[in-house]
Amino acid sequence: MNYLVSLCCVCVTGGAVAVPMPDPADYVGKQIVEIDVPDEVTVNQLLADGLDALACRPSPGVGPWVVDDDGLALLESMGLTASPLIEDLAAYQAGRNAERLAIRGTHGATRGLDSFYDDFRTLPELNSRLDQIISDHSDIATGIMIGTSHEGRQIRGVVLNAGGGSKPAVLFNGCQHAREWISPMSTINIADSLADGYGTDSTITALLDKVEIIVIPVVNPDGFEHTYAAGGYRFWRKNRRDNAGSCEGVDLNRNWDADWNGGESTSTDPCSDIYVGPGPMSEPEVTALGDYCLAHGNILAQIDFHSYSQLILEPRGYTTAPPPDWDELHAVGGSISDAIASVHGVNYTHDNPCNILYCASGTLIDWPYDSYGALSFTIELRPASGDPGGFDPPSSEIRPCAEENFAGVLALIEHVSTTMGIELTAGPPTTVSTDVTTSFPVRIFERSEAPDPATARLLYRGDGGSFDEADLLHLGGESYEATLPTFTCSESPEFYVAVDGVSGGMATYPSSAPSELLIATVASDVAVAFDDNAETDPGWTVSGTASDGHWDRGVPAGGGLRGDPPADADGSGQCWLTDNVEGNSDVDGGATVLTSPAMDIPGDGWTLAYWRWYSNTFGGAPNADVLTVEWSEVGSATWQNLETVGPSGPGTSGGWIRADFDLDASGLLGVDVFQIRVTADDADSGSVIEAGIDGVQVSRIECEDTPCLGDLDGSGEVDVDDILQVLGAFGSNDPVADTNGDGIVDVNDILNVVGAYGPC
Ligand code: 0X9
Ligand code: ZN
Repeated sequence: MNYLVSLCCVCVTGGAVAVPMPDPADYVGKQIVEIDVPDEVTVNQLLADGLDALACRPSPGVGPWVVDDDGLALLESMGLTASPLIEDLAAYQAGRNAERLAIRGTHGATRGLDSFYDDFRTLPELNSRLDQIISDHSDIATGIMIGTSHEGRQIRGVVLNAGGGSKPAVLFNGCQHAREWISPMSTINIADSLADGYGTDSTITALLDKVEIIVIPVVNPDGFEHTYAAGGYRFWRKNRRDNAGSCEGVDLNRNWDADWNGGESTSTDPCSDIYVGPGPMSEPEVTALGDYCLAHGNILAQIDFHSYSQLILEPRGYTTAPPPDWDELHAVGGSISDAIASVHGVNYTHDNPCNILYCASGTLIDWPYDSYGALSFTIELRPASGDPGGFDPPSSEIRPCAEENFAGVLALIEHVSTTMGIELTAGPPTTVSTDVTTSFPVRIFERSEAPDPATARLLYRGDGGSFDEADLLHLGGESYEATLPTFTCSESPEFYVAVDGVSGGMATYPSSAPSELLIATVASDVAVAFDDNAETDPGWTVSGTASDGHWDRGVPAGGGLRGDPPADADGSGQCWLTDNVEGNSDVDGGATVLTSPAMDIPGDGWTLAYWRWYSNTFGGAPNADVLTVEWSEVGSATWQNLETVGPSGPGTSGGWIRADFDLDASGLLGVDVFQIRVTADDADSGSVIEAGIDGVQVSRIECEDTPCLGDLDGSGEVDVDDILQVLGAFGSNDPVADTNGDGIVDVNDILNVVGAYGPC
């Protein structure tokens, strides 16, 4: 117990600076245990008896709880088993303090993700970092103080506005919930990294020239301080309102005037962790932020950062009924998720919280959207749900968490920076033709500026030189059609779509065009060697060790409930999928292997494409198993990997994804007949895995320029020499001069050549 003696003063020194740390003495006799609580009644009984659930919403099932000896006795008397997670919370806290002191550097000398991000920071440290950002970047950064807390603490932030003036704004806030220490760290890094990147990073500079950024790392300073204070509590969630009774605090994230006290994860009991407060927006911390947002008047998007579970939550948070902008909200959530995954491969699922977490009334995910239409999100940061780190992950998680979320933040700012939206509703064409034009649908819509339909245009080139322009055909409303001309086989088509706004703005697709362009391959023909929409079976075989859930062909029957596809991918009806039965079922006890029939690919240049579905995120041991796709030359016993999906990251939480492979680059150069096999392997018994395959196609783009009619001598233009050549062959059956192929060179051939007169 020596640590209690040496650390009972909660200001401990790590180098020269005294650092407050949670006092281990406050946790003596406490432990964190995992309890499997059978039902809602028992949950409420445990809460009423003073046990603290370390879950965002205490609910039946297995979860972590803080208990003391009395609590343990109670559990025993109720016949509940408590498995220890942290047996001695005081010793644990002392250990965490020591660990944190050891890794703390002297921050401030350098910028970016410097040693400040080595460890979780206290309120004074976060505030002095804000000061540092403001003074280091006084050209673009201004400090703000949006109000004070119940206990009189300042709620501080920073505004980044390059060049001043009014701009559309995006707001990022952290730490409505006191114990979620990773939240202010990831939030303040947004200010740090943007301020550092302005003028040094071209993407950030371009974004900050168009958008104002507001960063408020700690909305709940009293609660946050309480997690550090002697006599405080590391796992405190609410603010510190004096409720004039035995329990303090209001859950700020239940106090917003958006379905306030609506009954979704709310309580009117001041002792509850989800106490809604005496009225909507009753809390000074909530009104400070709310009033700031309303007075600003031009906040178009915001993110409220919480922990933990690695989720991106999209409005509305109190109902599954989709709001009018659901498509946009869900698409932006997807872009944020993709951007996050691109940094460290961590998958943040994005959806309505009622589907992936729980519904909640009176939260900050909804108030901005319902009040002024801002695209608003809540992000639950690291670690993953079920991770023992919970609200207290190792300090080494701070940097990767901040880095990946910064990428997500850039995706949101990028979205807002585009005053008009351009979408290619059916995707960009990937091939264009030598003999017919290629049209594709475009959607152009107002975001903060109305587009001028007359300026909607397609810019294209085939030779890397200057762009030619073609007006888009305005079909009415937001619908347009773009048409690419024909190209020759030797050209490399590149193109983009642009539109001007009525107030001087301009939007392009891709947004960074012309630095980034869309490209297409020129084809005169597409040869198809194999095309299977799974409506019939051309000879697939199923094998493997699984005891249940083998590959089967049919219309999906599971209803999409536990990671299985609700429908096939290509719309034909059937697909191949594992364990195609209604209800809760999946691959169990080994691998199921789906092997294709032989596919002929004479010559080279072939592409294999298929739709695949893979989900391993349900069940007690999510993200444990993989899906593999391999190929083999028919007659050979060896299989080579084409792709492995999982165990975590992109493509592991369902959704049909089109995969395509250049077979030459995949090692099939010289192979004439091959087959593939797809293996879904249930290696970890706790995981629920579901897989699907559809629309398998092997094809090759071929290109042969259409001969130029009338250019008999191949000079590249139809001219007098060609007319002379027809006249010279007049009356014969010369196949070159017989332009219409009717067996005789006659006046019709002269007319053909005259009609085509000019360049090819
Ligand atoms: O319960 C909360 O306030 C958030 N989870 S946390 O663990 N950080 O406390 C989630 C709120 C998400 N919003 C809605 N579901 N409306
Ligand atoms: Zn939270």
